Amino acid sequence: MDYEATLSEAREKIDACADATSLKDVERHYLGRKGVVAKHLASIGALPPEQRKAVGQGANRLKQAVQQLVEARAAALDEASLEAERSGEGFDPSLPAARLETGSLHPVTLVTRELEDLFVSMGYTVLDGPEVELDHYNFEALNIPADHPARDMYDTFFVRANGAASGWAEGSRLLMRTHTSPVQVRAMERLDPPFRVIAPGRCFRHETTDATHDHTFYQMEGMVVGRDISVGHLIGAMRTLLRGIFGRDLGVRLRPGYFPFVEPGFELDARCPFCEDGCRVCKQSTWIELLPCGLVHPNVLSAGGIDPEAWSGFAFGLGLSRLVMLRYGIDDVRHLFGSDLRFLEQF
Ligand code: FA5
Repeated sequence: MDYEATLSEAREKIDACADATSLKDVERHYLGRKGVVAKHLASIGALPPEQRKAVGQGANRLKQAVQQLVEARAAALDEASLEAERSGEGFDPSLPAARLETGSLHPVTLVTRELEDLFVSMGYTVLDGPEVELDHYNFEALNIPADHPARDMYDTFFVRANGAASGWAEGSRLLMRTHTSPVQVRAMERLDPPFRVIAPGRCFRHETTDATHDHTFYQMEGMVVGRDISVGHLIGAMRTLLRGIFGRDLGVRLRPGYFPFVEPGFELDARCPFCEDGCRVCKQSTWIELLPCGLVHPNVLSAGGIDPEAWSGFAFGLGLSRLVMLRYGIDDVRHLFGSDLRFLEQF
C-alpha cells in the first residue's frame, strides 16, 4: 500500500464532504468492516513474514489518521450548520428558549408525606398493602364473615383471577380493597407486638359518585398494639394528629360508631378549624367528621395471631381524600382523580 497516496486521497474525499451523511459514507469506505483498512489488515496473513510488520503498522497509521480527519471534519460541519442557523433568515435571538414543563407533587402526595413524617416522629412505621386483596384480609379476618350484614356498607368491586398466570392460588376470592383496614391484619402477621403502624393507600368502592364520594379514594389506616391500650391513648394520638395537620389544638369528640373490627367503635369529630360558630365546611355544626376508630376487636387480634388476653390496641381509618379537601379548600373529591392540569397546577 502506498500509505501517503491513500491518505492524501482520503483527505481530499473528506474535505469534499458537505454534510454528515456523505462524511459517514467516506468513513465507512475507509474504516468500515469491509473498508480499505480492513482489507489491508486481512491481507497480512498471505504476505511473506518480513513484510507483515510494515503493512500492519501502515494500516494502523492510516486508520488513526483517517479517524482524526473525519472527526475534525464532523466538528467543522457542526459548527458551520450552527453558524448558518444563527445567521439564517427568520432567526430571532431575542426569543425566549422553549419552556420546559415541570410537574409538581399531587396534593394527596403532599398531605400523605406530611402525615408520614408526623407519625414516624411518633414512632410509627409506614406500611403498604396490596390494592387487589383477598376476601380474607378485607373482610373475614376483620370479623366480617361472608353472611355478615356489615358487608353491605362496602359496595365492592370483585375481581376474577386470570388463571395460574395471575399468581393467585386457584379459587382465591379477590376484590379491590374497600378500605385500608386489611393492612391491620397483614401488619399483625408480620410484626411482633408491641408495634405502631400507619398504612396510607388507595381504596375502591362501587359508589355513585358525588362531591364527597369517588369510586377511588385514599385512606390512611393506623394501628397500635401494646399492653393495656385504652381509648385515652387513642384520643391522645388523634389530638397530636390534628395539631400536626392544622397547626393548633382542636377539640375532639367521640360518637358511637359501628365497625365489626373494633369494640368499642367511634366516629371521631374535630372542632371546625375554619370557624367559631358554623360555616359551609362544617355545615353550620362547628364539628367536622374526621375519622372512624376504636379499640381492636379481640377476634381481629386472634385472626392476626396475637393473644387478645395479653395484648390490646386501637385502630383508626382516616379519610385521606377528605382531609386533603379540607386542607386545601377543594370542593369536589373528583378533582383529585380528574387529571385536569388547571387543577393540578395550583399545587
Ligand atoms: C372504614 O373504611 C373503616 N375501615 C374505618 C375504620 C378503620 C374504622 C379502623 C375503625 C377502625 P368508612 O367506610 O367510614 O370506614 O370510611 C372511612 C373514611 O373513608 C370515611 O370517613 C370517608 O372520609 C372516607 N371515604 C369512604 N368512602 C369514600 C368515598 N367513596 N370517597 C371518598 N372518601 C371516602
